[in-house]
Amino acid sequence: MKIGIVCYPTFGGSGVLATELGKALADKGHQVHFITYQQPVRLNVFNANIFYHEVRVPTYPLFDYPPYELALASTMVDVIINHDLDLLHVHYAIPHASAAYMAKQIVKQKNGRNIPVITTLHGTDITLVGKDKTYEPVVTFSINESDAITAVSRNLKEETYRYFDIKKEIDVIYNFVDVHRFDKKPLEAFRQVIAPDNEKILIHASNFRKVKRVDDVVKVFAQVSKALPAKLLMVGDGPERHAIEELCRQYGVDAQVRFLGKQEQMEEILAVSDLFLLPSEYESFGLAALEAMAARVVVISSNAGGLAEINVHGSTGFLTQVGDVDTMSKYAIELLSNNSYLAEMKEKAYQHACQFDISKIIPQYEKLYSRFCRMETVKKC
Ligand code: GMT
Repeated sequence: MKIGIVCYPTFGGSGVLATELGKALADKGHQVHFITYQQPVRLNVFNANIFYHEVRVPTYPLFDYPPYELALASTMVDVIINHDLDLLHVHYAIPHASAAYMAKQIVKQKNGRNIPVITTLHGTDITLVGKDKTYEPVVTFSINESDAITAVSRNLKEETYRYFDIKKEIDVIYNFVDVHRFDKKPLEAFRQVIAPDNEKILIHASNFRKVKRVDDVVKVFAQVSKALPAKLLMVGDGPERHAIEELCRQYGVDAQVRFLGKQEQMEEILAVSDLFLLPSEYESFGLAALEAMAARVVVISSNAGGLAEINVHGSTGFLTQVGDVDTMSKYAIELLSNNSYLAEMKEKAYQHACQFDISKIIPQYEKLYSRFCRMETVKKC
């Protein structure tokens, strides 16, 4: 099939997922056209089946707000027509679903084709940004106008029905991880640099936004490091980063914490880590936690949103109420003080991550696509 993928090109989970999906589809012989404003960060391979179409937004002195959505819709029209796409798969509703609706109408008028649009909801497009009155009518409309809707967890599906008047069925297709890529042996030299005295290594990775509650990570780490020798790796960057660095100084743990910034080789960093902390206020899924589990890293997370659908309490890690820093710290200390317990849970985390392996999830998307193949473009598929 010829598939158009529209996503954010950044380090965020939705962009990562969409890019990995496109790469996997291309490996399976589909022709994949990425449409976005920058080369996606995980689009770091050459594959003859992958095309990248950059959306350019010309500036003009009149525009205080350059109309990205119009430029995106026009690029979609261009790619659909000139590359004869079979369907468009947009990731993150805002503004991708409404731009896709506009492109669909234009293509219909121009050459009579009804290009199928699949919208995958990722989380904040529903729970944080989408439900805001500023966007809600457009989000509701464009989700309802999609030919198929998927959500990355059962929780996100429920939240979508709760906040929006959605008339259609939402399919749950879980996020995935390439377990093979994350199943890496630790680089001893790297571990030596980070933890020369064999300290336990805790890790957090996010976009450092308020919803991630990164301050709870520091508070948990402060309790852990009083109980045992430990280091904390902070991966990613975002609005809270400076405040969090300051908090580390206030808690007197700054010497044990390393801020690594945005990183592409997460598998190398996770390979030396013992415990991943994700105390978020909300996660529709928590792709970063799944990647950690695939790298045999135990997860302590909040029980918000869809996190309980991937992190199994007492098996792959622990779940607590949002903000319950003391209980998170207690679990972390118990786990990190007992090497055989830690090894056992690491293995369980890995085994559970295998259930979300890319090989199990990609066919679910292909099956979904094939619904539209039969309906509209049977000859081309
Ligand atoms: O976590 C973020 O703020 C980034 C956001 C995104 O859209 O990139 O992540 C969302 O989508 C990911 C991929 O489906 C999920 O794993 C994250 O849980 C979800 N984030 C939230 O729901 C806060």
